[in-house]
Amino acid sequence: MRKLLVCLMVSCSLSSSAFAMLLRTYYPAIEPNQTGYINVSGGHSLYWEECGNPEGRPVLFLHGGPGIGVQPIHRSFFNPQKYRIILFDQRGAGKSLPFSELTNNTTWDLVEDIETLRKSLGIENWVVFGGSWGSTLGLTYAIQHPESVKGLILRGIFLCRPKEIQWYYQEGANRLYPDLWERYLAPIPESERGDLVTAFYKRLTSSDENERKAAAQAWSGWEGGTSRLMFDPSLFAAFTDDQAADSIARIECHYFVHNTFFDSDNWILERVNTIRHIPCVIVQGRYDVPCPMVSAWELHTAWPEAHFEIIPDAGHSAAEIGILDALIRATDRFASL
Ligand code: STX
Repeated sequence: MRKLLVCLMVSCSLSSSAFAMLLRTYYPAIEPNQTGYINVSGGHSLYWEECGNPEGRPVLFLHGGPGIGVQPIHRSFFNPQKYRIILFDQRGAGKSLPFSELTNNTTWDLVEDIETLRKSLGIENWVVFGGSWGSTLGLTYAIQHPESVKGLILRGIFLCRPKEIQWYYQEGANRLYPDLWERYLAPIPESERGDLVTAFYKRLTSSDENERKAAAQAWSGWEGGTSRLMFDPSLFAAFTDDQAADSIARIECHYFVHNTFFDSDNWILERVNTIRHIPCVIVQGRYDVPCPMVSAWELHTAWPEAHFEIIPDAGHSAAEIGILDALIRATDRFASL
């Protein structure tokens, strides 16, 4: 009894940072063993990098957006002793060329690029890891090429359905962030606010540089400002950097005005039955504003075999401590698939 009381007292007095020490976090920063460019169809050239153990289990990191690009920190989701870690910038993003290009830039081009990259690296199959748009693309790729996917680790589920786009860019999320919403709306005149995605697309593809820049800042800042449970000035700054904002805003908006190049509104969920044999982990922050939990819940309902983990005190970002902990536990488990 005494022991129990002492235990209780100790655990109650642990500060949240002490609790954080019990959670898993990033592996140490690493440099790539190899980097390169691969020419793909339609005049695009994609930047890729390989890190970790060349003999390890291959894993592919898919970045978000589309249009956000990879960052060095993304290498650190994986044990470098156990994984052969592949990252690449999708068409128009990061260091890929031509930068921010929308021509020949569709979901189906990206799916083809992943296969091109896999074959060029001599990889038979890989674990696919992606959050947000990375989850959309990972699911779509797995549906098209199930034999290439050994496992899926998905976070902040985004099925790219019109209702999800509507929620975040037109009506819904604005109620939670009326302050940042004013900033998002600013470049669009009242008369065009009935269809904001179309109004943004017009400006993001304008030859007037100032108009394009203002729209990109507004669009991308909305995402950078609403992606964590607690506003993070450094994420906001990264997303409103002129260069980053341009590709994020233009490429996302281009995909969303084209319904992600899907020929039906529920393309992924209609096909999820075909990939239920693939080991899968779904990690979802309960207070994810860009990608509300209902989409993850629908995926979990359609795919009951997938391990589903709700993080009770997190938003959308992979860098939030509870989400990061669940992701690292998942990559550790999948290292021996
Ligand atoms: N796109 C959101 C997206 O794909 C609408 C995404 N991926 N990572 C992020 O968002 C954050 C870095 C903002 C968390």
